[in-house]
Amino acid sequence: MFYQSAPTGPQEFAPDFVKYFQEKEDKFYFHTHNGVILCVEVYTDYIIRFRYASEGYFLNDFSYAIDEKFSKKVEKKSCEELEDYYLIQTAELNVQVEKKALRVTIKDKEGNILNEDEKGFHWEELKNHAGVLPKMTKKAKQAEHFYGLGDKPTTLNLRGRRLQNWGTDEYGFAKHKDPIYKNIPFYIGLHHKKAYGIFFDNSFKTFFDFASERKTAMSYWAEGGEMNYYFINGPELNSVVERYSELTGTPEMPPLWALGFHQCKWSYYPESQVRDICNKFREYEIPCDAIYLDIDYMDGYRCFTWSPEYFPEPKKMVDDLAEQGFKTIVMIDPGIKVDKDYWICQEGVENDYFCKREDGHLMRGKVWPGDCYFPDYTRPDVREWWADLYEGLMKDVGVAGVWNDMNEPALFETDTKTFPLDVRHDYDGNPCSHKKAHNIYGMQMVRATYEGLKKWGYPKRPFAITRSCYSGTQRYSSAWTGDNIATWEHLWVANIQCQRMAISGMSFIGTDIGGFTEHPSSELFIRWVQLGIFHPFFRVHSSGDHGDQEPWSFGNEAMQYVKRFIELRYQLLPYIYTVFYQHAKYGTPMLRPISFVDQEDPHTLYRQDEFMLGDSILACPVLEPNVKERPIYLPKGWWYDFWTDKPIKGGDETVVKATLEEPPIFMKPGAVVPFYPVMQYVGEKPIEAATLHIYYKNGVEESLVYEDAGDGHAYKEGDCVEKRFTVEGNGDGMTITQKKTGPFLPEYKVYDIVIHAMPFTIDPILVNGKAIDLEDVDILEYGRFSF
Ligand code: MIG
Repeated sequence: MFYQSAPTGPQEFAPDFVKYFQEKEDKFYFHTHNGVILCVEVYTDYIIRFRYASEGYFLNDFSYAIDEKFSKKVEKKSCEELEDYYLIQTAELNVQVEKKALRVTIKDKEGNILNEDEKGFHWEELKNHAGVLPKMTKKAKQAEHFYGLGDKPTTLNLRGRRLQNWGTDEYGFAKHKDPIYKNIPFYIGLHHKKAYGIFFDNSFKTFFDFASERKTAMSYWAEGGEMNYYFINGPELNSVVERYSELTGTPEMPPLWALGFHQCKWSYYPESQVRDICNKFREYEIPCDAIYLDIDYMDGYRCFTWSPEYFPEPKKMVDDLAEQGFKTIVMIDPGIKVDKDYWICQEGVENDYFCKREDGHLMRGKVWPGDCYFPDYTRPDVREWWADLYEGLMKDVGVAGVWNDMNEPALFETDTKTFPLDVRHDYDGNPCSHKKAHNIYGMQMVRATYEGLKKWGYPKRPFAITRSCYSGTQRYSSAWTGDNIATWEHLWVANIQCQRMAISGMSFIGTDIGGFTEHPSSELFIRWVQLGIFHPFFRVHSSGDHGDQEPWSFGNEAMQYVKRFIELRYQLLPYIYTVFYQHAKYGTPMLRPISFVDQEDPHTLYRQDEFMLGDSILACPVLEPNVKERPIYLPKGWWYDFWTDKPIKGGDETVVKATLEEPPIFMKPGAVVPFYPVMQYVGEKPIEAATLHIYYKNGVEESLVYEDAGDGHAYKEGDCVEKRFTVEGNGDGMTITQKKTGPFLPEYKVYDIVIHAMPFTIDPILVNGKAIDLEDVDILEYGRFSF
């Protein structure tokens, strides 16, 4: 045998050669002569975990990302020793671990290489503190494409970029700025038409180099902790995300109203202004479900207090707004004002709930209230305390949701904008410094918030929003993309960020519509709303120090456009709710780049403007002023123009109409898309009929419609309904069938059915086998008709 010790640079070290192999407690261990251990753990036939101990021991195995509900499901698992490598087999994968340098190659059952170590695992010693800098270098295949990584405001396809995760408050961030708020160390690789995912579950500052330094290699590394990653097989892009979501979790169903329109500003105050804004929505008949109070509702920025001057009677106001159909959502920040007369500060100090510096002093930092202390949300008892602080807001006042801001955590007046790195955290019994806890701090804050909202808002469903995230945050919260700018470039960024978040496991995402800083033109505002109606979280927000940003702030003509598209959002609610359900149940991303529709078509791999919301609707925003048409690439096959029902063939770039009246929206043949009537808010009035928009297809297509009470928890006990529609057309006839599972009965009893793009004359129409009178059927232009 030829042994080679392999330090790869003056300070870099690497595993040398396998000395022995062990199978223990369900895991495979490979020990090298120079003391490195690789632990391979088969989680499922398609998820395999790789963990490396450079110094011969593993740290305590703990992760905030992995869903408690996840359980291993392995159909087949074996490991055998061959001459140069060990071969681990599952039902889907073959994993080779080379004896030399522990290099890993992962293949599918047909022998295609999916992922392959180049240098493989190696590390640097961190001289100034214990621990190592663990690194992984893999081969970047020719024409390999990379996606994922959270909120990066850069091209969707990440090949050629080096990026990092270190949550940062980036007010008015520029395109390409990195890092910004979120930390999602998960990416997807795609080559030779097959996709896989890598989730590097390490909460230190992490780096990803996607063939930027060297064309043939991709690397990831962290400023501490372990090389600990999961390989997730696809081979479909969609299934990579679904399987990643199996591991890191999905949200519960949100209240239906949370998918409606939200109006926000920094800040609406005093109370009279809040009421005024809400009244205007009702007066202009622009649907809206939620109104926001930013930091100025508090008394001196003290969390869980109300300004006696601006909001003397919060319960009365919140109740009155609720009467009008408005849900009130309030801001809560992590910084607790240092003030010995403030009960939360007292409780925190007395019970030792706040973060401390390494030598035992309380961590003190400036944010809005001035000097603040910061709860250590990485302690279960602190999270419980925090959750219980919501009793007053939720139970007594009747607030419906909470947004958690500044939880990167963000600080003023420091160069690093965050805590000093020596700050200590409990990390659920794994004490550590801020280096390790920084990227999960915001996640643990919103987790505690979510628990509080769930407990004190019960039986209503909780609704939280967070600015900072780590992988897994989707279990607790929705998110917004932070302080963007009112520019056309940022509309492009908004579109990319939401798609990227969705394919990174966090679908419940939206942007500050219109832009947070600066003021949009009316045209930009309209275009942004036209994009926003397709984002799961649909909210206008602005910094408020420039012109107003309400739907009526841009003149009557602009308001009519905005109103019309918000109305379309409300019509689409049952569809979007169904898409959310598919996300919650299967982890399917709600927003999908078109590479997810056809990954075998190389044209889709660089496209980033066009995207799908769910299975049936494809949208493409208009990202420039004065545009009446724009180029678009539709995936291969046929599509229908939403506005005209004209069929259009995909597979080529084409120029389509893109006016302010009719921006590009396309429907999939065979789709059954449910619409509700326009409502001013969810639950405004009984729904008498839902409309099913059915798109003719030559062939067979299935669609799902999911419904439940839209709030409360009964759906978890089965009080819901799945309606599976099959559309089958054959050139001179079409059959539509509905199969229902589940007992839930929506309040309406009637469907209005609109059939689009029928290519044949309609005669007869059979309903449950019986012909109906054609006199009752409206034949419309463009070959559509309804009855
Ligand atoms: O330093 O609460 O991203 O949405 O309006 C700014 C005031 C603090 C930043 C958030 C923004 C919010 C603002 N906050």
